[in-house]
Amino acid sequence: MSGTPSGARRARPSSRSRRRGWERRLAPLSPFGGSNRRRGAGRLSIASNRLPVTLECGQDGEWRTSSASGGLVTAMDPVLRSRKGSWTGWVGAPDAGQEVLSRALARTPDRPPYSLQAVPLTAQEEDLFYRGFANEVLWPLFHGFPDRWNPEPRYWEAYRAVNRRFARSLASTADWDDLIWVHDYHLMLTGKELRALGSDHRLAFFLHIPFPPLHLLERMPWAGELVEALCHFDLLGFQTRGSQSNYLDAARAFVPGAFSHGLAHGDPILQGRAIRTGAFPISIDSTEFSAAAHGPVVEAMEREIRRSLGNQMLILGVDRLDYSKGIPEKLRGFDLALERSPELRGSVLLKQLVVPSRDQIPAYRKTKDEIEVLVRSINQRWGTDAWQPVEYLYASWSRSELLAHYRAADVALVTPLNDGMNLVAKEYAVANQGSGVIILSAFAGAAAEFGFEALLVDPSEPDSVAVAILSAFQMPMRERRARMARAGTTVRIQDVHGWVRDFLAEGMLAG
Ligand code: ADQ
Repeated sequence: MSGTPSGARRARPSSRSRRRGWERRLAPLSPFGGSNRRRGAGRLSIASNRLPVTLECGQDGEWRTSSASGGLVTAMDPVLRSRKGSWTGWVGAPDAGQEVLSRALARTPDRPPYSLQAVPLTAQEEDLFYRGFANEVLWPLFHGFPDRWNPEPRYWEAYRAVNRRFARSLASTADWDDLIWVHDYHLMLTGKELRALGSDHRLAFFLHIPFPPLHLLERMPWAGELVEALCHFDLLGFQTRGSQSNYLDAARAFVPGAFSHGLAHGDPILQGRAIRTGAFPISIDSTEFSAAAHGPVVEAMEREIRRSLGNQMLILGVDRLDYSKGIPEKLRGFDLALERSPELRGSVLLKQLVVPSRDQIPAYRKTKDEIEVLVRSINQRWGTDAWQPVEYLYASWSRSELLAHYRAADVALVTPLNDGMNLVAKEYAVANQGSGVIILSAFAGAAAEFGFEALLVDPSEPDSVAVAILSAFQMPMRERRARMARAGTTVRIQDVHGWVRDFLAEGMLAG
């Protein structure tokens, strides 16, 4: 697939109108920041580390695509489907570039209806940039696990090189009036690299994970460069106000003079240019999700799950393998609930799906081992011939299977230790729509929206999780239904399309 599904890349406008673009760029600062660069409706040009498809080479030597999973893809795929545009990213296989991707896509009947641009990474870059800097430095530090990080200087060099490559790819494929929207912690230098290449595009950035407080960020030798690089975007979006305010603290600390002109809303200014920041809690495509959850295939699967449960209450956990998702802590809470409340024994089943992720990183393998030891110990301690309390699956479910489980589950146990948002809670709220209960970590971004609908817990306290499990078990049907109806409404009122509209409107970046 080429960079432009609808034909060649649009040429820049004539020198006269181009001059107008520069004049706009140099126009006096407006209190609305990004308006410096406001233009007509270009396409949306998205960049993220991974594309929404992954390439794998089969035994026959042919490359094939499969859908990539994860929160970013769940959120952004419907956005591009409805708005058109392009997505730039890595295909998940070493050295594979545009040619391989185009060949594989040509054989894929249900390929995305938007353009895909592959940025190749070597095996060494995969190691140093992706596994190294992104997932052994930024991920643990930004999620508040400084004891798990591994700040090797060579990781940083690879991070810079890959961000530069992304910038080159975007600069060479984006139309002059495209809005370039970069996603997540892998690509925080891309805005600065684009500006260094002379890009005058409208540039936006959204961070899907939490932005850490200054006392954590300061531990990183490259913090100042990262924070300053982010100032080259016109609009910076965060999941929560907490993250936004942490970023502003960091800009104050690391970017000299960033606030010298002091605008009313407290956003920074870099080299005379105002940068807009905001909190935009991400969501899901609730209409599409709800429709998919009520199809005949999903309903049949749900009946089958319910039949196999008999009278047991189903508690569902769905998490990517990640220490930030708090899976061992959840299991300890469940163990304590069984110890304290004999009425739960034989009456509940915790079905925990762990979706494989980053399992070549030692910290992830350790988490997997810890989960498996805990599952065995809980089942040995409480299980009988007729009942096993935990069903653990290290697998990837199809979308129908996932939706059927959301529908069948009486409780969703969503207890990350720290999470940018957590879409599983939102998906459950829309798909279940019956009498389900959401037990939710107070440290997930979603807690700000589900404060009254969910049972909020401190995930690192087994006692807190155990109390919530018993409360959910005993909760009267009327209360369950009322809470769930409100949770569904909360997600529907602000779904992912509203999120995009708000994001673009806030930065005045919409065409
Ligand atoms: P994640 O941590 O990857 O993303 P999370 O919000 O936990 O995302 O959602 C996981 C997603 O994966 C869900 O959309 C779920 O449906 C999907 N999924 C689960 N099992 C699957 C399977 N077997 N196959 C395919 N998909 C599956 C990051 C941040 C989050 C933030 C999101 C979005 O860490 O905090 O909510 O981005 O911004």
